[in-house]
Amino acid sequence: MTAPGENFKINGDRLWDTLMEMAKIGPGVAGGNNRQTLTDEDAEGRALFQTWCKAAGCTMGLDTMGNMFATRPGTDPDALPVYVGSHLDTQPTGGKYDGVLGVLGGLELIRSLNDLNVKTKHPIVVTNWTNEEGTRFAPAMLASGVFIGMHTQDWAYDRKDADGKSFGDELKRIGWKGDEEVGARKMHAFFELHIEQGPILEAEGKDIGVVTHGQGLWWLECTVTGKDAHTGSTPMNMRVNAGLGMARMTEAAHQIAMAHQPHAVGAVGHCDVFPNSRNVIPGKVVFTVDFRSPDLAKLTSMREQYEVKAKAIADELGLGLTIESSGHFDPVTFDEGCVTAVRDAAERLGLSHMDLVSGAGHDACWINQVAPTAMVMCPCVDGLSHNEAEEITKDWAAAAANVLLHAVAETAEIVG
Ligand code: HGY
Ligand code: MN
Ligand code: MN
Repeated sequence: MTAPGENFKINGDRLWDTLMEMAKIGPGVAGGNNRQTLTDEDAEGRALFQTWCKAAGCTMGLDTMGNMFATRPGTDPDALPVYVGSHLDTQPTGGKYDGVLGVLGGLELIRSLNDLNVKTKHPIVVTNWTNEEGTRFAPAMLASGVFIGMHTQDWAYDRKDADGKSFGDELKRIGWKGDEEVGARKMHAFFELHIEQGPILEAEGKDIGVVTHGQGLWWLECTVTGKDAHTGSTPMNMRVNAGLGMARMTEAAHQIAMAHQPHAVGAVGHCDVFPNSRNVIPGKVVFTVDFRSPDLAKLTSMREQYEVKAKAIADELGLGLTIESSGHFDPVTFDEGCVTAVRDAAERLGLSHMDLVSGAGHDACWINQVAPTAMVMCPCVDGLSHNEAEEITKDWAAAAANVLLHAVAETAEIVG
């Protein structure tokens, strides 16, 4: 099977217009998006995506976790499909491209194959994975995790948001709970197009990231308990201050990550303080430590060291402490064949490229456990993401979507 020629390209203007159209749904307050999973805004974005897919001739599938599948038929209906996709849900102060570029880049791939009247042996399926972000309902990549059997559906349905609403109830409420058995679909391969969400590609002047590996992650949910008391009349030596414990444990997470350089990160991004009143010493705080590394030994060491250090801080301050995992996956090595298809596509298109380890987690990190998987990345302005100011250029989007088109078309086997 010959590789597609150089003029085998997507329509960059149409892709950009489609991104901007989706960005109108669930606008943020500063130019980005707030289209959190299973909200009415998410439902609206899903409906628009479905309309576009149907207009492109796709048949739609929906599983019991709300994962959406848009299928373009192949010439051999028995051939396992090649899947592409990512997620349409965003952070509360998210950008317009995180996840969305991968879903709509997949749609653009279908639209371009239609325009060019190119047929492939294997069907091609564009996927929107539910709740990749894990913000409203932890953990991240929840629905792709259920799809591969990492989590049970009952456990996922029971995940609660800050208001005590459950994933299962919200999925039903927005009307996007399907009948298809989650995980029943089998894949020939999976490719995810995503923005880098880091500074490396832009700093190196590269158009394309050929993602060979992904960092591993631990989310450690810490509950520190002390004693509510008056901030004015309680002597310093009588305080059991959960807020002070959190502050020292946050610093400890930073120091432990710094002690595992290079290639280790750690921070606290979420915290709830109770009763969260200006003149009450916090009697309880709940916060999440996010540790990551591409090196499994370092990832494990950070978690182990943190558990010891946090306990020592709690003992010193007379605080109660529980630590539970609210998200975890080991470092990922993507499929060599799929990675080569991405790299060859970038070469063929004359695009500058470099191998890259993904700093962020993605649905591809889970799907890699059940099908040959790889990722294509494009740069971000200043490496910024999970921020409403997240920005990419139209050219970066088009170049990366062209690499996706070539890699997927080659894997799906063009037949005319
Ligand atoms: O947390 C992550 O890495 C992803 O953005 N959900
Ligand atoms: Mn993402
Ligand atoms: Mn994200």
